[in-house]
Amino acid sequence: MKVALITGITGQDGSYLAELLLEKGYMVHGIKRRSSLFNTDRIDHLYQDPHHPKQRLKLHYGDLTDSMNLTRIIEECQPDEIYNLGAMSHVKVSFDTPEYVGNVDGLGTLRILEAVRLLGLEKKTRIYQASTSELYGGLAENKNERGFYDENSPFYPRSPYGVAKIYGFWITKNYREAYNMFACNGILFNHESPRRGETFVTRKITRATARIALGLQDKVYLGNLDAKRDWGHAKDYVRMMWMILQADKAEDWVIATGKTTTVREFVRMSFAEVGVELEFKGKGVDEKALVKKCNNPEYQIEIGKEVLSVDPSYFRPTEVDLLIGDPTKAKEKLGWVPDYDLKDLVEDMMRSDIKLMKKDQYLKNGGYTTLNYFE
Ligand code: NAP
Ligand code: F7E
Repeated sequence: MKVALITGITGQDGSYLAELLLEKGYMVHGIKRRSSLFNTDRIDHLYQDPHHPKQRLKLHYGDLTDSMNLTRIIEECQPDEIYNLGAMSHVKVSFDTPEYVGNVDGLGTLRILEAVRLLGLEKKTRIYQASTSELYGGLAENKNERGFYDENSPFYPRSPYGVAKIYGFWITKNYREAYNMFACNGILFNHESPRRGETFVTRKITRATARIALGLQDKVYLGNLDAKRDWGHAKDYVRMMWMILQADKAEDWVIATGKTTTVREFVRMSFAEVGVELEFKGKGVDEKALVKKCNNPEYQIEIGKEVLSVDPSYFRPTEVDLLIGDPTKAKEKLGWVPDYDLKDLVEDMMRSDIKLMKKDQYLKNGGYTTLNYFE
């Protein structure tokens, strides 16, 4: 049985990847941080009974800042594959905690690679490093002749997060070249899902749209509505992480959809899912979105209601204005075909958040339910 170790298993990608690897028959080890509240919501459905003899998921307490702990866990698991997904992954927050981000997202990668090397596992263990489109920084002049970022585009990170991840990228490549390790970077563009953290823009929008439609919230405050991102579905992207480690040769890969969309358009698409048409008025910090039409009798939203304003506190000291990736190499060499487009992604997220918020509303109104009532 193949053995995998996932750092960041409690996160969005870690949870989908654990599902995928368990389906493929792997024994899956995951590193979780100690926290004062339960932090395994995203994987609880995979982890019913830790004492069951056939349980193929095992969690270990650990942290990417702790080399000894990482080395011990890797020695215990003897993994065939390590997926290093653990990170402080919020770009805006990285401006508030730059040293911590350097330690976790940058040096954390080194700690994994060095542990594998010191344990003499460099021939056995393949390593996936969660690199990011934030490495490119959105500089227009660095796109290829077709107008995309690809594996050969220069990097120009624009946040402490991006700078820390660039260390992770290069140290992975360096260990591959210096020690002949099977260590690969997946340069992933933004990917989202119903499990996306609540403070990333897509999830913030789908949650707020659902709550506004149900009358639980008046409006949402966002930052830069002009920012453009290449958004895919996390399920498609974790499949590609696995494919990268099954390839014949260790290489770096761009994973993206090849399309880019503004934050404003994502808002429009989310409201359209509940039958609400929006009208955007004003410019810059004065921009607002108002309800123009509501075609869904289930959601009685007043016409003309202001549902979105700009709050400059969400602006970043340095912004990445536009990202668009070229996944040609992944498609041609590994045969990667995504199942979801942006419309499918918005539908999936809205369906899930409407269900979640209906449950919230029901409980708030004094209803009693079992966990699966709204499934
Ligand atoms: P996420 O939902 O924020 O999950 C991050 C995971 O890392 C969580 O399990 C978190 O644990 C864990 N973690 C944070 N600090 C840690 C530490 N000091 N030690 C050990 N674990 C730690 O992120 P994601 O969206 O799944 O992304 C997965 C990886 O891909 C990250 O490295 C991210 O930077 C990178 N990436 C993401 C995207 C994207 O669009 N999603 C794109 C490119 C690259 P807790 O649950 O305890 O917080
Ligand atoms: O912002 C703008 C914001 O925080 C997207 C991480 O997974 O993808 C993610 O980083 C855009 C930015 O993601 C709000 O200014 C407007 O331009 O959802 P985000 P991100 O910064 O692109 C990359 C690839 C990663 O690697 C990261 O780990 O949306 N925006 N208004 C806002 N963003 C947030 N969060 N909140 C707002 O209110």
